[in-house]
Amino acid sequence: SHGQQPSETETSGTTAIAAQDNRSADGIRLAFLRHMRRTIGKPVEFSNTLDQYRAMAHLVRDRVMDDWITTVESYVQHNVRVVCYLSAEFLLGPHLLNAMLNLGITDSAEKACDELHYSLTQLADEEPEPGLGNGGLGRLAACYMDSMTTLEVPAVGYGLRYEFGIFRQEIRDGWQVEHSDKWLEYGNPWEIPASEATQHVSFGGHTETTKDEKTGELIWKWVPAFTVKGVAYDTPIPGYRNKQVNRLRLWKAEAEDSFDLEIFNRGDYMGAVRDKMESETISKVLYPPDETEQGKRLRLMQQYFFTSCSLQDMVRLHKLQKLPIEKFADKWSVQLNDTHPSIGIAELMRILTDEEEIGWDEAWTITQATFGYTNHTLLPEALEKWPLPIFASLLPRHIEIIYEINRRFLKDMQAKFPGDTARWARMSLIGEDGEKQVRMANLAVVGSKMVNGVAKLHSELLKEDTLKDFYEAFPNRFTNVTNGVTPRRWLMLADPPLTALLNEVLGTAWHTDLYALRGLEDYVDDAGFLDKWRKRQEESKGRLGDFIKRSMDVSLNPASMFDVQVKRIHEYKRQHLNALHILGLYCRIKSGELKDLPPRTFLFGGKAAPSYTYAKLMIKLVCTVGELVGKDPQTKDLLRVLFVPDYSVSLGQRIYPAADLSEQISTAGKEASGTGCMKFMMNGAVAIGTLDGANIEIREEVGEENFFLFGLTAPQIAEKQKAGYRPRDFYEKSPLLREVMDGLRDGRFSNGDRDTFAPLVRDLLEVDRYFVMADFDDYARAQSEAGKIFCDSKKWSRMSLLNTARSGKFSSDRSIREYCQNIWKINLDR
Ligand code: T68
Repeated sequence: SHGQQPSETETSGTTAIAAQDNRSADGIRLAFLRHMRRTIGKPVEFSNTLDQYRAMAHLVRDRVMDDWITTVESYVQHNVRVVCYLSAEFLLGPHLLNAMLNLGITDSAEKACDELHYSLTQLADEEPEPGLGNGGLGRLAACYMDSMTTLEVPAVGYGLRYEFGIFRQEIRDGWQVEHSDKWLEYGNPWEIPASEATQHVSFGGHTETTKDEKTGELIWKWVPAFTVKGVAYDTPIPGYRNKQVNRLRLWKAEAEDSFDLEIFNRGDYMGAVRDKMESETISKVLYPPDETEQGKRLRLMQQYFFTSCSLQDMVRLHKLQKLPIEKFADKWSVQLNDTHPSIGIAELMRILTDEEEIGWDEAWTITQATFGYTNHTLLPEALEKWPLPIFASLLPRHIEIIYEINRRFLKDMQAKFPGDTARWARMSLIGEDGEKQVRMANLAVVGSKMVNGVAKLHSELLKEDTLKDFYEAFPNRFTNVTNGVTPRRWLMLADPPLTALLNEVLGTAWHTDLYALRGLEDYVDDAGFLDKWRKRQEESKGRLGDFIKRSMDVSLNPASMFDVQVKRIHEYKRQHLNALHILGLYCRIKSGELKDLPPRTFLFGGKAAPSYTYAKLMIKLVCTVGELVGKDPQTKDLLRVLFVPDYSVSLGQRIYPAADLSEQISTAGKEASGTGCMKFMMNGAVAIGTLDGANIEIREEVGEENFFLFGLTAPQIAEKQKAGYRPRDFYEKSPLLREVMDGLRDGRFSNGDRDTFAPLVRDLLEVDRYFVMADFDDYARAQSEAGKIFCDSKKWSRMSLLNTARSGKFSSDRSIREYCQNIWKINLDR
């Protein structure tokens, strides 16, 4: 395929030898010194670690750029179909070591650093993490960019260039405190402004119609109130050792210069500045998912802003290539990462009908053929709905278009389901219960050719429940693509010693064909190899221990079981179930019931949405339990509980390789997929989990004997919900649960404080939406089984090895292949 050709133009005309030298230790050292002089502007002997990181970043970027040029040239030459991945979030993680890994220059760079007496890892630690996402959804987009480039799928990621990413989390006295994330403070060597791509996005105002003089047809015109400029910043995404580079294009909102100047000339300097500020607010900050969100006008502006910029950019490039606009869907496949960019469906209709003057029916055919929609949640409160007044005042033309889409769609549904008025009301793009609302999920389903969930169970539940009416109307539109994660970042970068061991026994094919890890199964009864496997695991734990000692001044016991739950803090993810179980262990040790318990280190990490009070209380609970068991002389050598602050991609890279036990304990039916579970699995952690999301498929792959299963199933949960769930019954039936809940209520675990956790205790005993009480006993059972098996280190190493060996399915390369086959219709063996 076109990507495999050696690139002669790599260094614009220099020879292949020079190109190679480019990537040698000498070449890198010379380039480093050159950038220190010319880009950083310091004598090397006065440079600090940040300067050194920046010089290194620039020289690595140079090498990525050489491949970029050849990729763009080959795309233009082959006139390929392009995937546009539209996402409000891209949680990339640090670039430097990833780019080196993908280019294959890590060893040379290390050697160059040695010669200069620097440590490459120290220098890489200077990179501020681009935290332009909240969690799984944003990280998935980043893994998919890596895989699309590695598989040589021509792709552009489109999103927002937030000036402030996800907040930095500090834990003060057990409570989360948020700080703003100034990731751009010292510049960003990984982005390149693309001035030719600047777009203009309108908001507000009203619409007008006029009659076409000749045809007598109505012509719609949007007279907006104001316009904002979208400036493109491109980040090159290198593929794994294939000289391919795709583009991540993020939009920054700026004030229109002309607008500024006009006010300025009238002498209103403050007014000009205010307009500039208001425009720039659009890409100022990433929204954390907000439980109680109601009518956030700015968030809708963000969504429309980046979606409109992106679609206009596609139209511009389409015309630049002299392609007819009627062929738009043949050239562009637009994937909607949740409903955040789903306004794009109305926007493309507006562009095609109002601007390109294509008739409605043809425009609709093109639009539907262009979009695919990925759903990431079943929680009804998380499905996006916009209050009609806000929507209509911000996007008056789009609301008309949505009404017209809806009118035609409901006409079809009335023909298909005659007399079923309740169904029509449920399916309408406009919700009429209470205040009128625009239902973005309904728009996304109606305007897309395909709709997919992110794990088998999730996709089934979408069809049976959340999107049932739509499934009955369009059964062929629904499909599943189980999520995946990139093994380059999550295995090779995260755990170099494991990578070396795998290379030693398997060669390197697994780097791009993760199913090749199955070869490890040949060693499952090899005592010598299992011993190696265990030692490697201990070393990983030692490295995490060193980091925690350095950053938190806490010493961990590397012989203890590392039992880890890292993910966003949410009731449905049930970090409190984990904490209550630890309190159960505490009570049983104190009462003398538990004696020879293998020592355990419980690690927690994750951020709570700033407005999510309950989640913040869950963090406080974990920290309170940590203090309790860490101070008590009877428990402190057996139990250690640590909340590691500011969980992020880079922290994840340190944590996954060191985990023995992976906590995947969401209420069945609530976690759409989960992707952390896959990162743990690849790195050889064994899971304790419910039959939820991707857990089900992980257990299918690894075998039930290598997975600690517990808890109610999704159908059982649904049944209990219907029958009227009474959490107090479980409290009354279980002596251990009673002791834990009573102790929490009476302040036994919190120095007599009975107030702090009162809301949590009350909720769990009276409401317990996520069945913590119902699953408590079975969770404790599964935990104790895990503890017993951990004591048999050979048996545990075997389980651990099989987890890695059977993780092939969870590479994002497999996911992207499925998207290409089932949704984008892109042939990978061209
Ligand atoms: C996650 N969703 C799912 N949402 O919870 C997880 N939401 O099961 C799945 O594995 C992952 O998506 C990838 O498919 C999210 O991460 C958000 O972050 C989010 C952000 C803004 C608004 C709503």
